[in-house]
Amino acid sequence: MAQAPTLVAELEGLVGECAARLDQALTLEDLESLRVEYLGRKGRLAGLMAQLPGLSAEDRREAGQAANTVKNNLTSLYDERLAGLNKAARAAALADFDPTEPGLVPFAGSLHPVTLVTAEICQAFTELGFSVVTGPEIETDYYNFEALNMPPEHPARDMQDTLYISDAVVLRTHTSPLQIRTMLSRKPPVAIVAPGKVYRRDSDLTHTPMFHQIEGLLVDEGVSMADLRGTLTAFVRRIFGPSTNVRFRPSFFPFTEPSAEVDISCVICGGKGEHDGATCRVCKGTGFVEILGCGMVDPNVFAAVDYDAERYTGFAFGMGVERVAMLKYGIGDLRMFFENDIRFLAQF
Ligand code: 2NM
Repeated sequence: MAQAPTLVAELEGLVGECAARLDQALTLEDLESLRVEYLGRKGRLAGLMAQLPGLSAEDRREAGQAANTVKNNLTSLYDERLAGLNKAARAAALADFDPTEPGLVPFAGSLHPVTLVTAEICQAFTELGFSVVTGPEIETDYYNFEALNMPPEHPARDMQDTLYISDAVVLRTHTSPLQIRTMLSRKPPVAIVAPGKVYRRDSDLTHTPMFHQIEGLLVDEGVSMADLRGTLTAFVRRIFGPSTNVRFRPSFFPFTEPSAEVDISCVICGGKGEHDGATCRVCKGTGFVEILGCGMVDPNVFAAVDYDAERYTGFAFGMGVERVAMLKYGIGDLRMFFENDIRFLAQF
């Protein structure tokens, strides 16, 4: 039969022995195998406690109490060592941490070149005294065509170009409806630019069914084509640099008379027509590239918004934002704007 004093001595011996072993444990793995060895279900403590049932009732009580105390002592020795090892691990990690190292830079995204160029164009005009107006992309036939001197059967309404929602409702084909809405709600003087998405039934290498336009309008007493030329010259020099020149070519738009197309001296070859010893690929050797359309507002448009065409004159202009961005950044392919390749978009 087992004897209580021997068992108690053996139990108490575990504490000193385990304490010495714990001091040697340098890793969490060492520590875990000691826990299993001493406190585990088949460990040393459990092995000794298995002898308890063989003792007399009195001895069993004494040895049982000793076993409990030993179990508590072993557990707190283990907890202490665990805390010590964790603390040492944190200290080691902090010793390797250099707070003067730059942090990881999170991916931040960037503005789309169309967004950037739209903002830049609007800013150039707000600095000249224009305000920015926006409005619906779905328009009525009246605002998109009729009020702009394009009566029914006008060739510019051709089904080839316009995306119809219904007979009288269209996706706007230009932002000119915003000029009409502005003139209907304000009296002259008016100086606005209207940026936004426009839609046309057209899709090939150089046309997309949706693109971005900025149109402008200035109406007051005594506004002349010289004001138009001065305003647009100041604008293109802001966007393309101070040595940029402009040239006006006669053109036609239903809503302006006279009308003109504006070329700027080629941004690639500087107007020389050649670049790196070859014919310039951007202006095809002409030294000029087309940038916008413009003209003096047709009196029929003023009549539609109830402006007195005897008292007021005005100029208007319109340009494609993608086209301006292509010229400004030397982008050769319109489709780049719509493919959303981050490697392209992040360059601006
Ligand atoms: C262009 C070219 C020429 C234009 C005219 C008007 C309005 F409403 F005043 F009549 N808005 N926009 C205009 C004139 C637009 O884009 C190439």
